[in-house]
Amino acid sequence: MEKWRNTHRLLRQSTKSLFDRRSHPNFQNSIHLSDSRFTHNFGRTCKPFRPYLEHQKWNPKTCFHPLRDHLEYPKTSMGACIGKSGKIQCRFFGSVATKTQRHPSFSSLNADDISYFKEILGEKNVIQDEERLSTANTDWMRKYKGSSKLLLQPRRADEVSQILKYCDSRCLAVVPQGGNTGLVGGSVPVFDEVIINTGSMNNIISFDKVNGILVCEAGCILENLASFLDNQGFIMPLDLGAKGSCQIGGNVSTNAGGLRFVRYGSLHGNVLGLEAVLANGTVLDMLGTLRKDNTGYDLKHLFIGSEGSLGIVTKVSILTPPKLSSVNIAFLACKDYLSCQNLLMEAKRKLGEVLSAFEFLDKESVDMVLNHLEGVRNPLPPSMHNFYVLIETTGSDESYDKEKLEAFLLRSMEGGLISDGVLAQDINQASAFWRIREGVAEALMKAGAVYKYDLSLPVEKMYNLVEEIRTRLGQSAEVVGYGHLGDGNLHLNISTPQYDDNILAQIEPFVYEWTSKHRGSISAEHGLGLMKANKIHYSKSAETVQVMASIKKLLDPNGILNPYKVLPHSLLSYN
Ligand code: FAD
Ligand code: 2HG
Ligand code: ZN
Repeated sequence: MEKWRNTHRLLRQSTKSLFDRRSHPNFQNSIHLSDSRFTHNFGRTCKPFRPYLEHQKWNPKTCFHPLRDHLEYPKTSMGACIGKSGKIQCRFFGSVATKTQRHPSFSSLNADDISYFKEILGEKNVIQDEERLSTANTDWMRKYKGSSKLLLQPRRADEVSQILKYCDSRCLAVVPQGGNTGLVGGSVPVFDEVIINTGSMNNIISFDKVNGILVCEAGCILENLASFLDNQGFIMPLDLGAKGSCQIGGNVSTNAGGLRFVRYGSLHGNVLGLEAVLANGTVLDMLGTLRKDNTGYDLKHLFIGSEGSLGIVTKVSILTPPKLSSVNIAFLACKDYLSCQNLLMEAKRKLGEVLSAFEFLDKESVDMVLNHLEGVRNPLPPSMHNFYVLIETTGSDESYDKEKLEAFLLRSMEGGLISDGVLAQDINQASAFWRIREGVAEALMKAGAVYKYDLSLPVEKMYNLVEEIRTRLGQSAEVVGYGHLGDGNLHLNISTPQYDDNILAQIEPFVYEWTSKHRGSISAEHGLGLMKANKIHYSKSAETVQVMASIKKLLDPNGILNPYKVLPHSLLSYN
């Protein structure tokens, strides 16, 4: 408590109410834990270490991430229909604006196929159980649903190789699946594609403590890797709300951004190497562990962010930063968006090397969490705060880092950029602040139907879009804007009681056109998946997309890998 009092005194000297919130019941509840614990280890991934070498079977039901406990089915009008020919199916995903036909060149599973898979994987890794298939066929949002009849669980790259070689020869389409937390419908089948889940490939292969290089299999759960590294005095360079379920192979395949991007950058920089299996079964060993290697084309980058459309990632080598001892987190209120923007500019300048997260939420996002998640409280007293910012600093000098942050907050308060705020004093408070930010996606799920847009935009324009959409939709929807402000990444979410094509028509193509007009990206970090496969032209030139299609053709001539995803359907016709 001593540190809290110091902070309180220091800031009170020149401010009216900033951080003077100890008496507020919401905040009082979240204080407590010894300072030593707070300053020593303040990570968010502090679950006890789980044995990583143990052969874990993938079982979505036993995934330990709390998100899984909160799943509910929003009302959706998902459905399938048989086309006029009786042979070609088309599938409508309720208000996903996607009308897709099953490609006639793909075969359907037969008894010989099942026998072959059982031969190479063993009976128990060839899943036909309806309940397990139902889970694997449905995405995290319950918005996309396939009808696969088969889930395969390979344990090694050579098994993946045999599966793909066989599927390619039979023209059986497949969908690679990791933790199935993707938000663009990329991880589930569209029709009857065979699901290849990587969860059983979950061994850590090596950790080089001198250079901080972790080599592991693709099915390792992000949070397990973080726990392992924590014991070694290192951290993962990426962190995201789905860490308890998502797998490193899925993270690499989506080039996930997340909450530490502002500090450690993209996986294109942190992934040193990987192993991937091509559609024809060829295993590409690119599992280098070098920082520098300019021998020819750096092909691993093709697999980072290609969402399972070019190959299945089976191993990853990743550069991990050392764990630093002092972490500080502030939850702040700003009166308007311009203040958030100016606060970001100041934070980059003044907090420089210690800044490790800069996240923003509008009032509507915070209300969404408070209204739909149990046990979450706003640490700031209820008042008319329109925006909130979560700032995290991570450094190696406890007193210096704290002083630096406090001085920054004080100046920002005096300059009017911050209207109120609290500094976490222990790990419980830190987790409570992060819970608000990380809980938005989950709260939106609980609220009903959700239209999700993940946009890169110039920071100064970003919030105009949220306001314009709000005006367009009026009372018919709840519009929330939040995201990784430090990276120029807006998460625009539109929540309605149920999916409604009239609402969708007011959002799209408006959102994509607006983004394109401002030279933004329609996918900052989630990928294109099924949702945006036909929208890529809003962010990429025709020539660029054509080269992508040629690469796809070269590596997957029969188009069996994650069909209907990533690239426009019109460019991917197969014989
Ligand atoms: P899946 O969902 O299983 O698959 C995602 C895509 O990758 C699919 O196209 C799939 O075919 C492909 N794929 C998976 N594994 C492999 C493999 N081994 N080889 C080849 N292809 C593969 N994303 C962010 O970027 N930043 C965030 O902050 C963030 N926060 C999230 C918070 C919540 C609550 C949720 C639910 C999701 C969040 N996401 C975020 C999205 C998602 O978690 C990430 O995209 C994550 O990287 C997906 O990993 P996964 O293992 O679940 O992959
Ligand atoms: C996050 O940053 C995720 O919380 C999810 O990327 C974003 O729900 C979303 O739109
Ligand atoms: Zn995000």
